[in-house]
Amino acid sequence: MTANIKVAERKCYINGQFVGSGRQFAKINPVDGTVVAQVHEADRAMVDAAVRAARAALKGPWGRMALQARVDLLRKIAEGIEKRFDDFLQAEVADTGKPVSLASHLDVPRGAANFRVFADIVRTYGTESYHLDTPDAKGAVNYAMRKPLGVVGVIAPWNLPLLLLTWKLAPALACGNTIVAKPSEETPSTATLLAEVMHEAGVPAGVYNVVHGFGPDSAGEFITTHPGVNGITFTGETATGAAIMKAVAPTVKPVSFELGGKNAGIVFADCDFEAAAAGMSNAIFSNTGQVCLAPERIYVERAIFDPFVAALKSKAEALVLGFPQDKATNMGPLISRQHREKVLSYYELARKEGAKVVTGGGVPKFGDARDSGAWIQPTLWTGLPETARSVREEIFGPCAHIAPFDREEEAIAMANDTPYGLASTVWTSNLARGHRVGQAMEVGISWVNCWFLRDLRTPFGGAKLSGIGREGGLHSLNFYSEPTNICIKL
Ligand code: NAD
Ligand code: 6OD
Repeated sequence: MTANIKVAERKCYINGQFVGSGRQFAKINPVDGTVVAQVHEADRAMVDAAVRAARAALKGPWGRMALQARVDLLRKIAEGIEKRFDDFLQAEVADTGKPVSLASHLDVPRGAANFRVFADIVRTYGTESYHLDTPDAKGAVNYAMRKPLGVVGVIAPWNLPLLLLTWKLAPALACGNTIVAKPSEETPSTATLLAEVMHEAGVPAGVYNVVHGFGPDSAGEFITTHPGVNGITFTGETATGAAIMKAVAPTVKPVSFELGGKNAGIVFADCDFEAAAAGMSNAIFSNTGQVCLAPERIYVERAIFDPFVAALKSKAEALVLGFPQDKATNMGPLISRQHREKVLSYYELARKEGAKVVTGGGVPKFGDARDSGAWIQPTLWTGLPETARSVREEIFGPCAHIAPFDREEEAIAMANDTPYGLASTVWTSNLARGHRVGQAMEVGISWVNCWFLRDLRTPFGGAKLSGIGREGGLHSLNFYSEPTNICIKL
């Protein structure tokens, strides 16, 4: 059974009001191809109205609100998400097709946690001060004040919709900014529900605005080119990040970018074999491989290569591709038929490039409504050269290539031989090696004996083509605020 959700209407939310548009598009459930929502696409005038509302709100009660009152509001938003946990869960599941078991443990709880964490951190966010000492004992005292950036454009992807939107929204609000948010056209629902929660929590009109739509010549571009938007925070593909950089250039907006990856996993023969196989399988296939941090290149020390490939194969073949509400389900469909075309083109390419298909490689047949969805088989390959396009390019599906290595330095060199630099996961029982290899990875996040284990105070972001800047803890607060230095001559 699919989630019992009737076709929802997802309007934009501008200046505290839900606003319809003359232009709508259908959101398709990737589980079975049914329409789950009619989405109102914002035109340029609606985006402009959202930006004007957000600018006005900076000067209203929100702009004058004491920090403690803002902190209390952030906590109320977290509580509001928790009170409506099931609404968020069902909406996220209907948009993405992901298993309830995953969304109820990851997406929705993190939506609430993001607000709580930044409510805590902003309370103790200090500033610098310096006393300029001169030989004649006259000098100056300098201190910095932190002000909000202003209106922040938040542009989010579809893979972890609520988690990734609120990951940026919470610190931006904590710093006193106002928001024009654009969720992905594939996942309009939880951003819209959040507007109801904000309203109930007492967030003033204009502080949180949601505009639905696409990228080029649509809401995404209207936000990035708008002169009234003071900064852009974006998560998505590297190519989209490059387009946004061009779009913001004339108005010189600061950007924070979390972009794509082609992450490596390294497994040493001295690892805890069972833990490594389970951990790596989870990293490759969780959320149907649609996690920017997922490893699509696995390097395994030759002494355990064959048994490790066999272990990953049996874990892939044990995955239950089922309806989201079924408790046994642990893999959902891809986000859309369009994305499936892209992933299948890489399955085909890998074959042409000479891959040995260990398991999967195609589309499953169910004999029920799922045949109209966007399902794909979890897939593993061996035997490709490191130069193959399918080993070098981000696929963003439930698939990985597994290659052997003989020496630690060789594994490090192969892992780092990529234009991307988002994340890595290394498995070893040798503590010194764990530190050594973890530190040698040219990435923003290097996990040892774990994957996607998050402490939200830590720096998060990508090196090389995987991003610009870091968010997380104080890094987020630094991006979402503008320091003013005050120099007093003594
Ligand atoms: P995408 O880049 O296609 O779209 C992301 C968002 O940008 C969507 O809301 C989209 O409508 C908007 N957009 C597209 N073109 C735009 C333009 N020209 N101007 C303004 N907005 C535009 O990404 P996606 O397909 O939604 O997500 C998958 C990608 O995101 C993968 O590459 C993945 O690695 C990456 N990602 C990275 C992270 C990270 O933390 N580094 C996290 C999640 C996803
Ligand atoms: O956990 C996070 O804060 C985060 N930004 C995760 C990104 C996952 C990418 O798909």
